[in-house]
Amino acid sequence: MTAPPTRPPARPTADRPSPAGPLAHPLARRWLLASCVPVLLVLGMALTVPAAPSAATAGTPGTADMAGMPGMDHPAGDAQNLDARDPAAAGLAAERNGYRLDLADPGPTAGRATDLRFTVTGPDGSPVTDFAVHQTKKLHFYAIRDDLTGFQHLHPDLAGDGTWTAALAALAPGTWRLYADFVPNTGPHAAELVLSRTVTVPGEAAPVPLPAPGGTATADGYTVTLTARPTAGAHRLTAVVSRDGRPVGDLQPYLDAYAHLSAFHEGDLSMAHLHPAGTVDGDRGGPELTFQALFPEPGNWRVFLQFQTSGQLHTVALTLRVD
Ligand SMILES: [Cu+2]
Repeated sequence: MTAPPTRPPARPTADRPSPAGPLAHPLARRWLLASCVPVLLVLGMALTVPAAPSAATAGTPGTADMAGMPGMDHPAGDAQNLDARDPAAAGLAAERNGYRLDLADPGPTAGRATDLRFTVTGPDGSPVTDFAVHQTKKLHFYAIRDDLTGFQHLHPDLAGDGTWTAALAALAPGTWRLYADFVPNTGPHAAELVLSRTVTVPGEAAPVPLPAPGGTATADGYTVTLTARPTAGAHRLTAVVSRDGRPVGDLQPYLDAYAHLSAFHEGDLSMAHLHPAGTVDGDRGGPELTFQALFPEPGNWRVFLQFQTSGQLHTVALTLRVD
């Protein structure tokens, strides 16, 4: 599935920070274990999780118990354990824990769709062929230009020899970061990893200024309004989806959830990857979506909310200021 290049979001019309509620509901813990891991990687926590398929079935919307997780005894914004400067933990290294991302191709050419081939090699140096399914896929792949434009979220195909092929839509000239997010199928304690590399697409880059932080953006006729408490640390984010001024209630399941949220940090391109709390039950998602989020560092984050209606995937982007 290819996310089409994101349009510039509508001019923000609201920026409504709201205090996060107490993050204290025990029922959401399983959800957190299934969904918070990429963020924990960003945080540099030495947490390993079961490689079992995601089971976003135990959450209570809008609540989360982080107190039971290592290093997360102070969920409400305690930033002392955050180590966002570790590039490997922030998804900014090509190698981590013996696993390495290698691109097989010299790099995409500007203006043309590309089948990008790559491998993940394991501690023994050979390509990994056994990946655990998480969030319904064996690998999640992201591309973003260094000005936070051109977001793509793909699910590449795996060949028997461990070669992945990602059907990248055309990339504009400039420097891009490509991320692979996966869980090696090495047992119940395998950790999720985010590895990345940069590629330079030849041509004259025309950087796009980051849109101003704001709480609302529109794409494909859908308007998303996001509220957040804009400080580093743990957040509950609530998004409301509407169309033509009316709340939407027909979101379809997408990757075991009613929406998929990824976020990239302005400047260093650290990645956060977040999922909604709550259960999935038929084509009845929305209008309110609640996410548990951990933004490891302050600054501007470009947030991409993806959801599906009538078989169509929509991507809404907005800029969130985190203090
Ligand atoms: Cu994915």
